[in-house]
Amino acid sequence: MNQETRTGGSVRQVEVAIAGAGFGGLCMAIKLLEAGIQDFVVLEKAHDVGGTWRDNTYPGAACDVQSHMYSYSFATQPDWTKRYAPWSEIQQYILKVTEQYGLRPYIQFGQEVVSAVFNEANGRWVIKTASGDTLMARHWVLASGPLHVPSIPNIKGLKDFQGKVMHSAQWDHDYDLTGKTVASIGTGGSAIQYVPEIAPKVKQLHVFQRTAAWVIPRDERNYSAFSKWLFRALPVTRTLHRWRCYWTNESRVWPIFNPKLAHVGEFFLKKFIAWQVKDPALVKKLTPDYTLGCKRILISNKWFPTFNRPNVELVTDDLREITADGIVTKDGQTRKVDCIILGTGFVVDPRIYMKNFELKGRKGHNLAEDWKTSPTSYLGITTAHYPNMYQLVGPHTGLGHNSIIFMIEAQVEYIIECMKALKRQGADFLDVKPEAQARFLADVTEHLKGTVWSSGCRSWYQTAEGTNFAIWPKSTWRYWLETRHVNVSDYEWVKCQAGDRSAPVGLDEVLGGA
Ligand code: N01
Repeated sequence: MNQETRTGGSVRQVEVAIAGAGFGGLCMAIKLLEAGIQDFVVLEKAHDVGGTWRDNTYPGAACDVQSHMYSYSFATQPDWTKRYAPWSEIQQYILKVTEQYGLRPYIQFGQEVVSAVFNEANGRWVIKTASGDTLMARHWVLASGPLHVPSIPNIKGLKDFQGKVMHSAQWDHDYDLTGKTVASIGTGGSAIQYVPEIAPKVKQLHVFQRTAAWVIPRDERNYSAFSKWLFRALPVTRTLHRWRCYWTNESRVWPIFNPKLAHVGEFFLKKFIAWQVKDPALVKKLTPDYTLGCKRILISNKWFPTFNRPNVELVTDDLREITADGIVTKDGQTRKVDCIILGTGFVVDPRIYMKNFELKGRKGHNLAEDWKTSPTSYLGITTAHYPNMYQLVGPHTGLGHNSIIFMIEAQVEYIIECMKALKRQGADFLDVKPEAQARFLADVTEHLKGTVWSSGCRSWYQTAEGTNFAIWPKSTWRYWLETRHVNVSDYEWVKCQAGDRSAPVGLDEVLGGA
C-alpha cells in the first residue's frame, strides 16, 4: 500500500475502497482477502463495526429473520440462543467475525465519505472524507446500507417540544422511562418491538398509528442445549437447518406474487388479531386496510396484546402539531407527555440520504442528476457511467421475505468476478452499458406488476413519487442465478489513455480533483 502524508489530511492509494463496516462492507472485506486482495480499506463513519446492529439498541430490538439464516453462509455459528436473535447477539456475531477474519487493520473508523469523483484519465476514484483524507481507489464499493439515516418526521412544533425526544435508532438508555407519560409515533418494524417492552414500565403510553401493520406470529423458542450441541458437533445439521429456514422464507413469495393467496393469509391474520385483542373497536383500528405484504410483514406475539393494557392508548387520529409539553391531534385533543419516541423509520431513498455526498462519474455524470427520476442500476450493483463502482443492497435488491445477507453474498461474489474480469480483459475500468441497465429495470418493473407491492399502499420501498425502487420482485435463488457470472457483453471495458496505470499517481493529480 502506498501512503503519503500532507498537511490537512493523508493521501493513500488502494486497489479497493469500501464505504461502511456493516454486514455488507465486512462481507466484501472477507471475500477480498479470500481472493488474495489485501490492498483495500474500509471507511466507516462510526467508531465500531456493525452498521444498523450497532445503532439499533432499543428495548426488544431483534431480527425478524431467523438467526441461522441471518448470518454469513461461510461463517455459520452453532450457538444462537433462539430462532430470532436479539440485536446484542447479532452485534456479538459481527464483532466475532471481524476478529476471526482479522479485518480491523483494514478499517478506518470515524471516516465519513463526503465525495467520490471518477478520474477517467487514470481510471481511479478520488474519495474524500470529512476529516480531510483522500483515497485513490481503482474499485469503489458502496456498502453503507439503506437503513442507517433516521427519518425525523416533519411535524409542526417538534423542535419546540421541551421534553425528551429520541428516535428508535438513537435510543438514550440513560433516560429512564419508568413512570413517565410517553408518546410513540409510528407502527413499523421498530415500534412493534419496543412498544411491548416499554409499556409495563411507563405510566401512560400513547401509540400514534398512521397505518396499521400486518403482524404475524413469531417463533419465540430457544434452541435447546441438545440442538446447540448437535449444531456444533455435526456442522452439517446447521447447514440443513439453514436450508430449512431458507426454503420456509422462500415459500412466502407465493402470496407476494399472487395477492389472491395474500388475501387467504389476511383471513387468518384477522383471526389472530381478534384472538389477541379484547376490544372489537381496537381490533378494527389495528386491522390493516391494504394487501398483506404490500408493506413489510412484521412478526410479534406481543404487539397486539399490548393494547389490552389499561395504560396503553392507540391513537389513530392524525397529528396536528407538537407543543412544548404535548401532542395535539386533528380533533383538537392534547395529550401531555414527558417523552416522544420516533419509531418513524429511515430515509431509504439514496437521493435524499446522499444529498450532501457528491458522486461524479464519467463524462460529467452526477448521480443526483442521473437518479432524478428514481434510483436505478444494473442488478442493484453497477450503475452506468460510474465505472468500477459497486453497490451492496442497491436499487431493486431489498427483500420482503428472506435474508438480505443472502443477497449481499451474491453481490459480493459478483463484484469479485467483475474485478477478475477486468484483469482478464486487460482494461482499466468497466462501465455497465446503459442498455443493459435499462433491460434490468424493464425486467424488474415487469415482475413487480401484479404483485402485492403494486397493490396500492405507500411504503418505504417507494420514492416520494410512488416508484418502487427498493424491492427485488423475484425469488432470491433467481437473483443468485442472475449474478453467478459477469456477462462481458453487458459492459464496456475501457483502457485509459495515460501511461502506466500501475504507477502511483502524483499527489497534485489527486488533490487537483478528477
Ligand atoms: O420504520 P418503518 P421502522 N406521522 O418505515 C410511521 C427494518 N427493521 O424503523 O406506515 C405519523 O417500517 C409510518 O407510518 P406509515 C425493517 O426492514 C428490521 O419501524 O408510513 N407516522 C410507520 O408506521 C423495517 O421495515 C428489523 O403510514 C409516521 C412508521 O412510522 C425497517 O427497518 C427490525 C410519520 C415507520 O415504520 C424500518 O422499520 C426493525 C409521520 N410523519 C426494523 N412518518 C429486523 O429485525 C412515519 N410514520 C431485521
